[in-house]
Amino acid sequence: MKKTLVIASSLALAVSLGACKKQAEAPAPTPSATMMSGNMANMPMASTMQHGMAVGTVTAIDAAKGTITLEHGPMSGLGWPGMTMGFTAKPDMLKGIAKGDRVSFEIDWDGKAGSVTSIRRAQ
Ligand SMILES: [Cu+2]
Repeated sequence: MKKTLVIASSLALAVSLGACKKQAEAPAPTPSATMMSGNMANMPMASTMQHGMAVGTVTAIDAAKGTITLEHGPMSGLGWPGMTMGFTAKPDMLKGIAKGDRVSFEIDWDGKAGSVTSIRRAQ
C-alpha cells in the first residue's frame, strides 16, 4: 500500500515536471507596438521587430550575398524551438564564418524574416 503511494506520487511529479518544461518552451509574449515610443512607433518594421539569441551550426553560407543557414537550438527572446532556417546578414559580418562552424548569434525578427545582428564562433 505504501509502495503504491510512492510510485503514484513520483509519477505525478514526472507529469508535472513535463508540463513545466512544456510551459517554459512556449513562445514569450510578443512585445507590442505600444512599448515603443516616438518615431519608432510609426515604422511598421520597427514596431514588430523582435530580438532573438541562439547557438547553432552553419549548414550553408554565402558571405558575398549575405545569406546564412543555421541549424539552431532554442531561440531565447523569441521562444522558438530548435530548427534549421535561413537569415540575411551584412556580408562583412560573415567573414571568418564557414559551413560547419558552431556559432552563437543574435537576430532581429520582423515577423517574416530574420537578419543577423551579431555572430561569432562558439567553443
Ligand atoms: Cu529558426
